[in-house]
Amino acid sequence: MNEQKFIPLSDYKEYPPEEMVKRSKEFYENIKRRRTVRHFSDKPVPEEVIENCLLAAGTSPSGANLQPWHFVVVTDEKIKKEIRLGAEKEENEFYSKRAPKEWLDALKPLGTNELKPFLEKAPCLIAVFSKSYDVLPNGEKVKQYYPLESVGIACGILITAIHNVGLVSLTHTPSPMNFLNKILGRPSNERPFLLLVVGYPAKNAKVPDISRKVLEDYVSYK
Ligand code: IYR
Repeated sequence: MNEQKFIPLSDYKEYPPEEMVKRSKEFYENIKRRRTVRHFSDKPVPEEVIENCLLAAGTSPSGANLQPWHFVVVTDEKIKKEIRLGAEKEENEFYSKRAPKEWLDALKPLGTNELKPFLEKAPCLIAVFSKSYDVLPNGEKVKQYYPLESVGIACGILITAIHNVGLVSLTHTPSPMNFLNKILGRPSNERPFLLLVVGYPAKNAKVPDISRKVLEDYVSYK
Protein backbone atom coordinates (compact mmCIF):
# COMPACT_ATOMS: atom_id res chain seq x y z
CA MET A 1 0.00 0.00 0.00
CA ASN A 2 1.15 3.54 -0.79
CA GLU A 3 1.72 5.61 2.35
CA GLN A 4 0.35 9.15 2.23
CA LYS A 5 3.11 11.69 1.87
CA PHE A 6 2.57 15.44 1.81
CA ILE A 7 5.03 18.20 0.95
CA PRO A 8 4.74 22.00 1.24
CA LEU A 9 3.01 23.85 -1.63
CA SER A 10 6.27 25.66 -2.24
CA ASP A 11 5.79 26.72 -5.89
CA TYR A 12 2.47 28.53 -5.30
CA LYS A 13 2.42 32.25 -6.22
CA GLU A 14 -0.21 34.71 -4.99
CA TYR A 15 -0.67 37.96 -6.93
CA PRO A 16 -2.26 41.17 -5.65
CA PRO A 17 -5.82 41.66 -7.01
CA GLU A 18 -4.79 44.36 -9.55
CA GLU A 19 -2.09 42.08 -10.86
CA MET A 20 -4.64 39.25 -11.05
CA VAL A 21 -6.96 41.42 -13.13
CA LYS A 22 -4.10 42.38 -15.44
CA ARG A 23 -2.97 38.78 -15.84
CA SER A 24 -6.51 37.49 -16.42
CA LYS A 25 -7.09 40.14 -19.14
CA GLU A 26 -3.76 39.44 -20.81
CA PHE A 27 -4.44 35.71 -20.82
CA TYR A 28 -7.89 36.22 -22.29
CA GLU A 29 -6.59 38.64 -24.96
CA ASN A 30 -4.04 36.02 -25.97
CA ILE A 31 -6.26 32.94 -25.91
CA LYS A 32 -9.14 34.62 -27.71
CA ARG A 33 -6.91 34.84 -30.81
CA ARG A 34 -6.80 31.03 -30.94
CA ARG A 35 -8.57 29.67 -33.98
CA THR A 36 -9.00 26.17 -35.24
CA VAL A 37 -7.16 26.16 -38.56
CA ARG A 38 -7.58 23.73 -41.47
CA HIS A 39 -5.06 25.26 -43.90
CA PHE A 40 -1.53 24.34 -42.88
CA SER A 41 1.94 25.18 -44.16
CA ASP A 42 4.37 22.26 -44.45
CA LYS A 43 7.05 24.20 -42.53
CA PRO A 44 8.48 21.87 -39.87
CA VAL A 45 7.92 22.68 -36.21
CA PRO A 46 10.78 22.54 -33.67
CA GLU A 47 10.72 19.17 -31.92
CA GLU A 48 11.67 20.72 -28.59
CA VAL A 49 8.65 23.04 -28.72
CA ILE A 50 6.26 20.12 -29.19
CA GLU A 51 7.97 18.28 -26.37
CA ASN A 52 7.55 21.28 -24.05
CA CYS A 53 3.86 21.55 -24.97
CA LEU A 54 3.48 17.85 -24.14
CA LEU A 55 5.26 18.41 -20.81
CA ALA A 56 2.64 21.10 -20.13
CA ALA A 57 -0.18 18.67 -21.06
CA GLY A 58 1.32 16.09 -18.72
CA THR A 59 0.80 18.42 -15.74
CA SER A 60 -2.97 18.05 -16.16
CA PRO A 61 -5.06 16.95 -13.21
CA SER A 62 -6.41 13.42 -13.63
CA GLY A 63 -8.61 10.93 -11.81
CA ALA A 64 -6.60 9.56 -8.84
CA ASN A 65 -3.57 11.12 -10.58
CA LEU A 66 -3.35 8.06 -12.82
CA GLN A 67 -2.59 10.18 -15.91
CA PRO A 68 -4.56 7.92 -18.26
CA TRP A 69 -3.14 9.34 -21.51
CA HIS A 70 -0.70 8.51 -24.24
CA PHE A 71 0.42 10.89 -26.99
CA VAL A 72 1.97 9.74 -30.28
CA VAL A 73 3.80 12.48 -32.18
CA VAL A 74 3.78 11.70 -35.90
CA THR A 75 6.09 13.54 -38.31
CA ASP A 76 6.91 10.62 -40.63
CA GLU A 77 5.48 11.32 -44.11
CA LYS A 78 4.53 7.70 -44.78
CA ILE A 79 2.64 7.36 -41.50
CA LYS A 80 0.88 10.70 -42.03
CA LYS A 81 -0.29 9.44 -45.44
CA GLU A 82 -1.58 6.21 -43.89
CA ILE A 83 -3.47 8.25 -41.29
CA ARG A 84 -4.96 10.46 -44.00
CA LEU A 85 -6.15 7.43 -45.96
CA GLY A 86 -7.61 5.83 -42.80
CA ALA A 87 -9.38 9.03 -41.79
CA GLU A 88 -10.74 9.78 -45.26
CA LYS A 89 -12.19 6.26 -45.48
CA GLU A 90 -14.17 6.86 -42.28
CA GLU A 91 -15.08 10.42 -43.22
CA ASN A 92 -16.40 9.26 -46.59
CA GLU A 93 -18.80 6.95 -44.79
CA PHE A 94 -19.69 9.72 -42.35
CA TYR A 95 -20.48 12.40 -44.91
CA SER A 96 -22.20 10.10 -47.43
CA LYS A 97 -24.05 7.69 -45.10
CA ARG A 98 -23.70 7.86 -41.33
CA ALA A 99 -24.23 11.56 -40.57
CA PRO A 100 -27.85 12.59 -40.03
CA LYS A 101 -28.95 15.69 -41.96
CA GLU A 102 -29.13 17.68 -38.73
CA TRP A 103 -25.43 17.04 -38.07
CA LEU A 104 -24.42 17.92 -41.62
CA ASP A 105 -26.42 21.15 -41.31
CA ALA A 106 -24.60 22.00 -38.08
CA LEU A 107 -21.23 21.49 -39.83
CA LYS A 108 -22.12 23.65 -42.87
CA PRO A 109 -20.69 26.91 -41.46
CA LEU A 110 -17.35 25.16 -40.90
CA GLY A 111 -17.10 24.05 -44.53
CA THR A 112 -15.76 20.60 -43.62
CA ASN A 113 -15.93 17.60 -45.94
CA GLU A 114 -14.48 14.09 -46.32
CA LEU A 115 -11.15 15.33 -47.72
CA LYS A 116 -8.41 15.74 -45.11
CA PRO A 117 -5.28 16.97 -46.98
CA PHE A 118 -4.05 18.68 -43.81
CA LEU A 119 -3.26 15.24 -42.35
CA GLU A 120 -0.41 15.00 -44.87
CA LYS A 121 0.45 18.67 -45.28
CA ALA A 122 0.80 19.65 -41.61
CA PRO A 123 4.24 18.81 -40.22
CA CYS A 124 3.03 17.22 -37.01
CA LEU A 125 0.08 15.11 -35.90
CA ILE A 126 -0.41 14.28 -32.25
CA ALA A 127 -2.62 11.24 -31.75
CA VAL A 128 -4.04 11.28 -28.23
CA PHE A 129 -5.11 8.03 -26.60
CA SER A 130 -7.12 7.53 -23.44
CA LYS A 131 -6.72 4.43 -21.25
CA SER A 132 -9.72 2.82 -19.57
CA TYR A 133 -7.26 0.61 -17.73
CA ASP A 134 -3.49 0.56 -17.50
CA VAL A 135 -1.33 -2.55 -17.71
CA LEU A 136 1.61 -2.87 -15.33
CA PRO A 137 4.86 -4.48 -16.50
CA ASN A 138 3.78 -7.67 -14.65
CA GLY A 139 0.55 -7.76 -16.70
CA GLU A 140 -1.69 -6.61 -13.83
CA LYS A 141 -4.60 -4.41 -14.97
CA VAL A 142 -5.20 -1.11 -13.15
CA LYS A 143 -8.57 0.63 -13.55
CA GLN A 144 -8.39 4.32 -14.53
CA TYR A 145 -10.85 6.87 -13.17
CA TYR A 146 -12.52 9.59 -15.23
CA PRO A 147 -10.23 8.85 -18.19
CA LEU A 148 -12.19 10.91 -20.71
CA GLU A 149 -12.45 13.94 -18.45
CA SER A 150 -8.75 13.67 -17.60
CA VAL A 151 -7.61 13.35 -21.20
CA GLY A 152 -9.97 16.15 -22.25
CA ILE A 153 -8.39 18.49 -19.70
CA ALA A 154 -4.88 17.47 -20.81
CA CYS A 155 -5.84 18.22 -24.42
CA GLY A 156 -7.12 21.65 -23.37
CA ILE A 157 -3.75 22.42 -21.84
CA LEU A 158 -1.96 21.06 -24.91
CA ILE A 159 -4.03 23.19 -27.30
CA THR A 160 -3.41 26.26 -25.13
CA ALA A 161 0.35 25.55 -24.99
CA ILE A 162 0.46 25.16 -28.78
CA HIS A 163 -1.34 28.47 -29.27
CA ASN A 164 0.99 30.12 -26.74
CA VAL A 165 4.06 29.33 -28.89
CA GLY A 166 2.49 30.72 -32.06
CA LEU A 167 1.52 27.46 -33.71
CA VAL A 168 -2.01 26.51 -34.75
CA SER A 169 -3.93 23.31 -34.25
CA LEU A 170 -6.98 21.47 -35.45
CA THR A 171 -8.91 19.09 -33.21
CA HIS A 172 -9.79 16.31 -35.61
CA THR A 173 -12.00 13.40 -34.58
CA PRO A 174 -12.65 11.00 -37.42
CA SER A 175 -15.13 8.46 -36.14
CA PRO A 176 -14.51 5.65 -35.46
CA MET A 177 -10.79 6.16 -34.92
CA ASN A 178 -9.62 2.61 -34.18
CA PHE A 179 -7.55 2.67 -37.37
CA LEU A 180 -5.11 4.79 -35.33
CA ASN A 181 -4.37 1.87 -32.96
CA LYS A 182 -3.43 -0.25 -35.94
CA ILE A 183 -1.31 2.31 -37.76
CA LEU A 184 0.45 3.51 -34.61
CA GLY A 185 0.76 0.10 -32.92
CA ARG A 186 -1.07 1.09 -29.75
CA PRO A 187 -2.49 -1.59 -27.43
CA SER A 188 -6.19 -2.38 -27.03
CA ASN A 189 -6.46 -0.73 -23.58
CA GLU A 190 -5.90 2.63 -25.32
CA ARG A 191 -8.74 4.32 -27.18
CA PRO A 192 -8.08 7.11 -29.64
CA PHE A 193 -9.44 10.33 -28.15
CA LEU A 194 -8.32 13.02 -30.56
CA LEU A 195 -6.05 13.60 -33.50
CA LEU A 196 -4.48 17.01 -33.04
CA VAL A 197 -3.05 18.52 -36.22
CA VAL A 198 -0.25 20.97 -35.42
CA GLY A 199 1.83 23.39 -37.46
CA TYR A 200 2.05 26.88 -38.93
CA PRO A 201 -0.94 28.23 -40.84
CA ALA A 202 -0.65 28.34 -44.64
CA LYS A 203 0.15 31.84 -45.97
CA ASN A 204 -3.38 32.21 -47.36
CA ALA A 205 -5.08 30.36 -44.48
CA LYS A 206 -8.73 31.27 -44.02
CA VAL A 207 -11.00 30.48 -41.09
CA PRO A 208 -14.79 30.41 -40.96
CA ASP A 209 -16.49 33.68 -39.98
CA ILE A 210 -18.09 32.35 -36.81
CA SER A 211 -18.66 33.95 -33.43
CA ARG A 212 -18.39 32.96 -29.80
CA LYS A 213 -21.22 33.10 -27.31
CA VAL A 214 -21.31 36.14 -25.05
CA LEU A 215 -20.58 35.51 -21.37
CA GLU A 216 -24.21 35.96 -20.30
CA ASP A 217 -25.18 33.07 -22.56
CA TYR A 218 -22.91 30.52 -20.93
CA VAL A 219 -22.30 31.72 -17.35
CA SER A 220 -24.67 32.29 -14.46
CA TYR A 221 -24.03 33.41 -10.91
CA LYS A 222 -25.96 32.58 -7.76
N1 IYR B 1 -15.27 14.26 -38.14
C1 IYR B 1 -15.81 14.96 -39.31
C2 IYR B 1 -17.02 15.74 -38.98
C3 IYR B 1 -16.89 16.85 -38.01
C4 IYR B 1 -17.59 16.74 -36.83
C5 IYR B 1 -17.57 17.78 -35.93
I1 IYR B 1 -18.68 17.63 -34.26
C6 IYR B 1 -16.83 18.95 -36.20
O1 IYR B 1 -16.81 20.00 -35.29
C7 IYR B 1 -16.13 19.05 -37.39
C8 IYR B 1 -16.17 17.98 -38.31
C9 IYR B 1 -14.71 15.83 -39.95
O2 IYR B 1 -13.65 16.01 -39.36
O3 IYR B 1 -14.92 16.33 -41.05
